[in-house]
Amino acid sequence: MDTFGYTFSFGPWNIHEGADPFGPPVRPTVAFEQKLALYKQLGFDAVQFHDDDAVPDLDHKSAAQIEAEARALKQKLDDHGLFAEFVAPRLWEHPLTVDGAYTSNSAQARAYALERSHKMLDIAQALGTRLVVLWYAREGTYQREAKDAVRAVDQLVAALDDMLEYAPEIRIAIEPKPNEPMDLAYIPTIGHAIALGFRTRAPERVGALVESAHAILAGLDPADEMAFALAYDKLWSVHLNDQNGLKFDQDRAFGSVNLRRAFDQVLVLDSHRFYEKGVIGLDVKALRTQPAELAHKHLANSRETFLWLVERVRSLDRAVMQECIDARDYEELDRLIIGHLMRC
Ligand code: XUL
Ligand code: MN
Repeated sequence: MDTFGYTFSFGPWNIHEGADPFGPPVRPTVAFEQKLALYKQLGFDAVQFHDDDAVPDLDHKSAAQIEAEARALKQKLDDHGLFAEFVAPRLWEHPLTVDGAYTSNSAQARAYALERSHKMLDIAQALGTRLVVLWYAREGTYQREAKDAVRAVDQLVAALDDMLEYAPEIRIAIEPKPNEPMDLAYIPTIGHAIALGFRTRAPERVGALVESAHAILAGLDPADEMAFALAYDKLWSVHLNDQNGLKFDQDRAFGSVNLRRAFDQVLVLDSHRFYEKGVIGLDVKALRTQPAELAHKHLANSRETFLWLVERVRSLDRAVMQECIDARDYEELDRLIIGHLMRC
């Protein structure tokens, strides 16, 4: 299948055991080595990592140990013909970060967050990627009065500055999300992410990652969020997926809930040559009810849907589309897009 110049990635967490807050795992754990072997088979060239996907249990390892393990992993990636797209610090599981990491009221927790971020940056460099992603999982509150939200922004800027200074080659993409696990997050949209970058010591090294489901949870259109970031030349990665309404973050297969909304994302990405700028990341999860032996199909299917939609974008009759726009005939524009998606 023609990939139209696109490269695809996913993270090891996208093949998972199916546990949810109300029930235990329903599928056996797939070993990391087995997951790695699946990448090429499913049509993927790049791996997204949390720091501890790359170096498990890194809180209890020395810098030298971490570097040695990350270098060994880089060799493994090379052997599979894969590369690391980015590394992200998993800052939301440690008991110290229960009230947040960079924005915790506890100085000890904030110090841990920075120390852990340095380890994450070391891993990124050993894996040969210059991109790191920050999803600010617990940087927010359940109760507004619990933290000072102005101070929180200052703390996020200070943490970014610290990372930018520690690793001068690295670029940081902020992945906003409006809620979950927190009730309300401090950096809920791409506008917030980009604004934060402009307050740092190196704004040219701070960009954004748009996740479709996160934009939908913020009540926004993912294609417009991508467009905003593209307009600032800040769209450095994407997490394509889908989401059925305003509930928990579902990470549904791309296009599986709202095909037209998926088409609009591909339209903006392809029209603005994203294939020259970044990798198409798919942050999708298999449904809890999917049997174990089939619990990787969501990845190949999301990729295929993306490529089908690229074909639909490129075969769209732009002249007819322009005629509709010029005539202000929006009903005809609707019909054109729906008919084109349905190949009518
Ligand atoms: C959380 C989420 C994360 C980030 C990486 O909703 O999307 O997996 O993509 O930390
Ligand atoms: Mn994501």
